[in-house]
Amino acid sequence: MSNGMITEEMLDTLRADMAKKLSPYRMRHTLGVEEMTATLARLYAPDEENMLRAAALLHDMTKELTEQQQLEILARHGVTLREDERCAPPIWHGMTAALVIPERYPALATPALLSAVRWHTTGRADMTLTDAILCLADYIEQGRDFPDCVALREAFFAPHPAEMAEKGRLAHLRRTLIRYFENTLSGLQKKGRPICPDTLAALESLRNRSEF
Ligand code: DGI
Ligand code: FE
Ligand code: FE
Repeated sequence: MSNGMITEEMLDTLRADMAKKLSPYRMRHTLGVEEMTATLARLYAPDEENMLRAAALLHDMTKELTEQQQLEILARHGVTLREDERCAPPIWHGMTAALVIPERYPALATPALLSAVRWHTTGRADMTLTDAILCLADYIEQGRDFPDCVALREAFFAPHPAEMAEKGRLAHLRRTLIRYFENTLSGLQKKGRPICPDTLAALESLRNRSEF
């Protein structure tokens, strides 16, 4: 089990490393995402709580690098951006974090952790449950006060997911994620920003599946 593999000491080390690396603002957000992933893990994936805490602590580790530094990480790993990715620098940090984690934290670099970090901004078709948990936690962590984030946090917790039967609870997660991606898309459209095909694929895939 992931909880057995990722110890409290490893999480303490990650918190200390990130506190040194990130701005106070980004660190507060990171700790908020860690707590929210833990809450969602207890509802949906209790065996994955520590893996998700680690993913949360690492998810924005490259977000404050310059575009040049991020392009260097991509080049060093032989990654060529598609045109749609190249014109959207805000989505690079999930890719670059997933590339540097195996170098800096090889013991943590499981496929599930790397996938959650890699896809936390855009989502993708057929997201796993743990991908979905990090993605949603990033948006509804307690520190976010943007009205759409507050509204989605309330919409998620108000019907008491802890008291739902498993099937209904998973359907509730799926509906909440659909609303998350709809919010993201309309936000990008309003700002005239390019939309990553992975975000469209994530939404389409969630609409067409019956689980979560
Ligand atoms: O890193 P955070 O701020 O915590 O959150 P995030 O990883 O969800 O990143 C949010 C940013 O990513 C926000 O500026 C919108 C942008 N973004 C998300 N999906 C897309 C996108 N930008 C473009 N251009 N296209 C997308 O599909
Ligand atoms: Fe992010
Ligand atoms: Fe984030």
